[in-house]
Amino acid sequence: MNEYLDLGLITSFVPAASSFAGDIDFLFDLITIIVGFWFVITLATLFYFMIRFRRREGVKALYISGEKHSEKVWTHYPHYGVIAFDVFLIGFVIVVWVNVKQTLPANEDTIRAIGQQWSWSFVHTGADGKLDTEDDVNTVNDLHVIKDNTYHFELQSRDVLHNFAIPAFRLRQDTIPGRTIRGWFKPTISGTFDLQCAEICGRGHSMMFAAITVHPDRKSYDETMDAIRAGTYESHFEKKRQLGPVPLPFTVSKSEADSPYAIELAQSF
Ligand SMILES: [Cu+2]
Repeated sequence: MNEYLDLGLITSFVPAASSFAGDIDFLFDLITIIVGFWFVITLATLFYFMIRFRRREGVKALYISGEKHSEKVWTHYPHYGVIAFDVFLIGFVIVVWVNVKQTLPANEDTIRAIGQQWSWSFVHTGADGKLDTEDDVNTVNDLHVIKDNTYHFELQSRDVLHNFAIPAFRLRQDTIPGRTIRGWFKPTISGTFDLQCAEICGRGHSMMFAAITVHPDRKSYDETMDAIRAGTYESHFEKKRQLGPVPLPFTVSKSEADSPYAIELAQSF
């Protein structure tokens, strides 16, 4: 849907790095345009009346009770408009919700993310593509995936509510103790992105961040997995921390397969 509309409200700050990121941005843009249009009209009317009917010498103010039909339409008609625009928006929201949250497309691989106060543990499947087997690869605060592969995730929590959030993917999902929550994502840009807890989960919440690295191909991914197994892995999470925040303004066009920042990060490891 974002092919028709992209104001860059979000992509100016965070790249759209998953298959459904554009759809989420489209909703933000649509809401901004509709709400912004009526915001301007409403305030323009308000200020026009304030100036047009300002206090004047010898002119007595008219007392309006708002009980007559001709006066009530000033609130009724805008209400109908609000409902009509709400229904219009909800139509798009339902389509995106069904595609992102209620559909589970076939996957290439599965990852497990476990939140706890205050870090993330990740489980990668290893060569057999199955979790809970001998060759699983466990990491802390470092998640690795491959570009253009569809992943199912399993979210768990060891203690309290957390939220598995990857802003570049426009993905957020609560983790709930005692439950395994499933969902999916498909990364479309390689690089290392922020992954953070987005649910106040105690006094260390702000430190509960991690990194997700989207590898351009399987070779790069396998090399990293081998390095983790061999104990020679240098944490991408630590490297990202040392690089500091993403420089602004930062834009990624759809035609760019890899963002400048992603390339800079990719070259750094
Ligand atoms: Cu948390």
